[in-house]
Amino acid sequence: MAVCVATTPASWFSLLLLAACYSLCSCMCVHADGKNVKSLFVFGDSYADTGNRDPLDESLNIFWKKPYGSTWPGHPTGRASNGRVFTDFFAAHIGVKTPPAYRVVQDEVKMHPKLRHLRSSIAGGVNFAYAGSGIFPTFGPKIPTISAQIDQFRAILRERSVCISDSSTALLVVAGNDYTIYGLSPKNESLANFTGRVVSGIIDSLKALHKLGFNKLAVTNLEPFGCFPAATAPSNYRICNETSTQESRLHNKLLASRIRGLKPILPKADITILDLDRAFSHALQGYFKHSRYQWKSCCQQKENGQCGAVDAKGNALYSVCPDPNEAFFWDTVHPTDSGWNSVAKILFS
Ligand SMILES: *[C@@H]1O[C@H](CO)[C@@H](O)[C@H](O)[C@H]1NC(C)=O
Ligand SMILES: *[C@@H]1O[C@H](CO)[C@@H](O)[C@H](O)[C@H]1NC(C)=O
Ligand SMILES: CC(=O)N[C@H]1CO[C@H](CO)[C@@H](O)[C@@H]1O
Repeated sequence: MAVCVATTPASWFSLLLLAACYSLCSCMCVHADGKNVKSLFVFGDSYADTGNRDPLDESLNIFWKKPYGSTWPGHPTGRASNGRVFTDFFAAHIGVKTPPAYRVVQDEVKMHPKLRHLRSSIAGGVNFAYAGSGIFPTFGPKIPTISAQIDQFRAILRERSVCISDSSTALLVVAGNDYTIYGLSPKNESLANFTGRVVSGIIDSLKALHKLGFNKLAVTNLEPFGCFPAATAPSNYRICNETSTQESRLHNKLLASRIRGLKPILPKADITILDLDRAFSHALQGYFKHSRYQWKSCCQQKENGQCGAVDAKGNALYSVCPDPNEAFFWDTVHPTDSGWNSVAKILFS
């Protein structure tokens, strides 16, 4: 509260502001000019994760290994790319810094218990996104689902008054891990039915975030599944597999229609669909169509390997292309820094 009083001129305005600070308990969320601090809270998977996996957990830390992060910032950061991921570009687009990863915020509290009472370090938002996540449980219990991430947010909201106002945005990124699991599992329901349940999960998450105070909500649809390197390999990385892409487009059609249906129910919610289907397609048909690598991944796994993996002697079980900026895909499913840069340009221009 002291900060608020000290930074505002002694006038009826500061008294009003002071009253607002006490009543809303959100002093650090208001600039001296009375405007709300902009903030970004992120929920999702590897397209959005900026380092939530534990770097010390060998079962989870692949994105903390070289050559991830080799282009930017020059070392691994837990991002599933050679550089920045979608969160970084989205944050820049709305004019905020990339919010800290939830894991880092929690570690700060463990080291400095008094931080629990400070709001400043998370006034600009928090990133809860966790590589591998989905609407349903995916690759094991250590990976929080989207609703578990929203529970983490709820706890932070209770413990450390964070800044949720009309200047806050919630970004939800669900890129398709649920469908990977569906593809690998014995099927007890049709794809159409499963898609209905995934989309319902996204709609429920948006409703929950709106209820927690977000009026501005942004949600991604699915990138074209048939354009992943594994699906374009038969055509030497030149033609997307339409059969696979139909699966992601079914999801996208349903998502768009369910979001239109939300408008009358949530009149205050301003929900934007970030069209990854269109943006990936245009990026691939544009600059990257004529690049050296077409749509092949830059970081290529060798036999029994994976990008980032090494054998017992420390030899790389992968090879990296000479110029990652010329490739759209970094590994089997994640874009490079320059891939995301093109996607962001298409989405935000
Ligand atoms: C299929 O199995 C999943 C997971 O066990 C379950 O949640 C879902 O309700 C089942 N669907 C049908 C149609 O029985
Ligand atoms: C496209 O993908 C489907 C599976 O999703 C597969 O059955 C089909 O053979 C693929 N087509 C080509 C041309 O690779
Ligand atoms: C036959 C079948 O798969 N039915 C399921 C389809 O999905 C709904 C939820 O969206 C389930 O309730 C049904 O059991």
